[in-house]
Amino acid sequence: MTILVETRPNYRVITLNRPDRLNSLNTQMHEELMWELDAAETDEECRAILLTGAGRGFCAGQDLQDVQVTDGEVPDLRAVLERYNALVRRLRGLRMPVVCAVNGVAAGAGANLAFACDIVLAAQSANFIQAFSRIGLIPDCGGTWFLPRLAGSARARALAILAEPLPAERAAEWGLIWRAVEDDKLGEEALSLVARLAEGATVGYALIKQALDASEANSLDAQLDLERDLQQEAAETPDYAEGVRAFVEKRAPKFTGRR
Ligand code: T3D
Repeated sequence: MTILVETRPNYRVITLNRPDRLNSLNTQMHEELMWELDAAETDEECRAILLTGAGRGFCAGQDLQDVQVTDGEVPDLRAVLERYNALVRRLRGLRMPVVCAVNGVAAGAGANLAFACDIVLAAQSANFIQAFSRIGLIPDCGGTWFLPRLAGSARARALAILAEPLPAERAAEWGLIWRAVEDDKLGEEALSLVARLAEGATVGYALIKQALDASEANSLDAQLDLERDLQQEAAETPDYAEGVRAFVEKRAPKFTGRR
């Protein structure tokens, strides 16, 4: 199996599992990862996901030993890229929060897969590398969209063109990730975060994801209208009533995550 899954009562831990190749993605891994994300989405009990990697790396992007480069033949990467695009769309569109625990190097599409997740923690020793230009490519897997939005244009350009390793702490300072944590605390912190999210107002989280993604292309006017409509949806969930009741009664809310 290229993907390991641990199913906890209300969340899943999905681990990229090709450690000898720094969890780089081949066709089988793409298929298995997509299958697991679909399975989590359709499991009503599942309310959060933790994505991480086995071994010393998080993900080194495309498995370069799996690509065919033949002299005199024009390569066609479009089918490969469609698989990455489908993964990014799936992660962004999931009806639950996805925490990413970057346990080691995240290179190429591996870095951008992490940026597609909702909350990214990284081990202090981890690096993010837009490795693409080292092999004559451009950042894909959403890289040219995420980088300028997260880090600003100047940093995005330098990261993409220079392909230098960006240490986790600097990635956090620059706003590319949520937090860098001590290496030996990463697992514990990531599990505690995903467990907390799995008890939260799941529908509200999904609507937050939707609103923030839409804001990237919306005017303030359009975004205000969207907020009005999504807030109405949130207010129609039992979790809104429970949240207000719990506040008034000065107790912790017990959210169901249901509509
Ligand atoms: O088809 C297409 O190309 C289109 C799709 C594009 C999407 C992309 O993601 S393009 C970018 C692809 N990724 C890269 O270019 C990164 C390649 N890897 C590296 O530059 C380095 O491995 C790292 C900087 C990530 C880590 O360096 P280091 O020194 O810590 O480890 P290492 O020794 O290079 O790697 C350890 C092993 O993993 C090694 O195998 P070995 O020699 O022990 O048998 C290495 O070959 C393997 N490995 C690492 N990355 C990949 C890989 N094997 C296949 N594909 C990889 N991407």
